[in-house]
Order: sequence, then C-alpha cells, then structure tokens
Amino acid sequence: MDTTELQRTVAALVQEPKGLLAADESNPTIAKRFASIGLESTEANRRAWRDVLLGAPGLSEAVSGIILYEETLGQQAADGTSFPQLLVQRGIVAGVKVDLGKVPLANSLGDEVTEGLDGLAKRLQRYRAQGARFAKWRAVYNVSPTLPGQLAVKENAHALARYAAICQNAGFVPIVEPEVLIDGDHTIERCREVTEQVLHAVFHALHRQRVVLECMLLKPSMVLPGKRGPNAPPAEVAQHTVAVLRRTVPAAVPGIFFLSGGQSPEEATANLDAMNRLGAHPWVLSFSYARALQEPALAAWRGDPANTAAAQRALVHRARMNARAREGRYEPEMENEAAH
Ligand code: 5MM
Repeated sequence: MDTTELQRTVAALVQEPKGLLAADESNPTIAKRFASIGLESTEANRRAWRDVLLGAPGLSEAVSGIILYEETLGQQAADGTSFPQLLVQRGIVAGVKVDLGKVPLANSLGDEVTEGLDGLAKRLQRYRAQGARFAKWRAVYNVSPTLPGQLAVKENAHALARYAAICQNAGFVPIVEPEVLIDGDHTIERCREVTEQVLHAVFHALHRQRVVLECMLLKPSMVLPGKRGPNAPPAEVAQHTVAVLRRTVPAAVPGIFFLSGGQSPEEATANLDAMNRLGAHPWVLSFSYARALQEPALAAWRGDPANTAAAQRALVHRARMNARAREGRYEPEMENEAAH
C-alpha cells in the first residue's frame, strides 16, 4: 500500500491548533437534534443546517476537517457548489461517516455491535469520487457492573479494525471511534476500567489487521463518571483519561480527537484543556465534537435564515475555544470574548 496520500491527509487533519467538526448525524439523530428547536427533519432543512455550518466565516482557523453524513456529500451550498467542493475551497478536508449504525449483539443482552462492513470498499469508491478523504466508524459500549461483555469488546474491536484496513486500502484515513457511553450511574473508576479494556482490544485488533497506525486517528470518549452521578473536575478527568491512553495507544498514532459524548460545550472544552496542560504527549490531543460544537449554534439558528450569522458566530466561537484547549491555553473567562 502506498501511504503517501494517507500521510498528506493526516498532516492536514492534525494541523495546529485545529480539530474536527463532526456533522455526520444520521437522519434519526439529526431528527432528535432538530426536535430540540421544533424543526422538522426534511432533506431541505438538513441541507440548510449543513450550509450554515460549512459556510461559517473563520471556521477553517480552528477546524481542519469536517465529518459529513453520506447525504451531505451529495448536497450543495446555496450557490450550487457541492459541499465537498466548498470544503476544498476553504482548506478543510471532507470526511464521511461510513458505519451503518448499531444493532443488538445476538445472545449478549445489553451489548451492541456496529454494522456496515459488507460492500464498504465499493461505497468508499463512490465517496472518494464525491471528494471525501477520511472516514469514521463508531462502536458503542454500554456500561454497567457487567457490561460491556467480552464478546462485545472483541466483536466491536474486530469490526473497527476491518473497517480501518479497508479504508486505508481505498486511500481513506480511518478515524476509529470507540465510545464508552456516559449513560448510567457508574463511577469514573468503572469508566476507566472499561475504557482501558476497550482500547487494549481495539489496538490488538488493529495490529492483527495490519492497519498502519501512522495513518489513522483515534476518536475516543473521555474517562468520565456516568451522567446520573456527580460531575468530576477537569483535572480528575484529565488524569484518568491520559493515564489510560498512555497504557493503550501506541505513540505511532498521530492524533487523538475526542468525542464530546453528552458533556456540555464548556465541560468538553475544559476537559480537553486540562489534558493538554498535563504536558507533552506522544500524540496530538484535540477535538472531534458534534454536540459540543453545534448545540449553541443550533439554538441560535432555530431554522430561521435571519439567524444564520448568529449561528455561525456561535459555532466559530466554540471552535476557537477548543483550539485554545488543544494548546492548553483555555481560560473560562475567554467565553466572554465577542465572537466576530
Ligand atoms: C458520539 O457521537 C459522535 C460525536 O458526537 P458528540 O461529540 O456529540 O458525542 C458523532 O460523530 C456521531 O458518531 C454522529 O453524530 C453520528 O451518530 P449516529 O448515532 O447518527 O450514527
């Protein structure tokens, strides 16, 4: 496999001080997000919202890549430019979510597994012709005293690694996303235990599938207590998360781009910042947030074109805050900065 192009894509994605915008909500998920502002999820509304996000002035100062949903790859901005082409013009790399969602894992009550490997190589050819250069696949792990089971850990690791290998052979940088869910009342120690087990299995599987670690990115969840319990301060989240990553993620992996997973936008920024204040790490620690970048913008937009500029300012403000956090230079007072 010639990795020259993959290396170029990785270099573009890990550029300082940037991170990624996840705008790859599947139709059922975007319908939930739109419900929060009383908007129906029609093809036209989804296009209009993605147009607001992708066209935000100044976004490329803090965002190097945007993960799109398959539908968005084939849609156009208001002036007729295709969305992937618009991103190229803005110096942002276009990515695509390629998993087909999760289903219950048979004979493993409470566990889930992600589908989408069949026909993936063919789909990638189409996505490549449309302009995508990196991809994303998400596996989810429910947490309880007994979940996730060993079978779910193994099967999801296998699927993530097969996906990553197929992507690299098709010229796509794979983002490998194992998400340990925050639903529940578990302790931060339980989340740490599960995250360590999951990441260990994922990197074992990646090794077996001969994935080139230098040409992939990891998108993990942070180590957090369950959302029905008390919050943990950023210093504690950072200490647990970095400790687990150091034990499980080889230094050859160029970047770790966290998901926000239901944290508030400010929490997700403060936790990333605390990790980067812990000093030099072997990998870039950055962001690949969906809700923690989009929530304030969506609330400002409310489906009304008159609110487009306000929504774009809200998005770019959050992206800038996270770019500071990537450098360990975020202060909560910066939230008051006018977003111009
Ligand atoms: C965990 O979800 C990913 C990151 O989003 P948050 O920062 O909000 O946690 C996100 O990219 C997710 O994978 C996409 O929204 C697609 O989700 P669905 O459930 O629609 O496949």
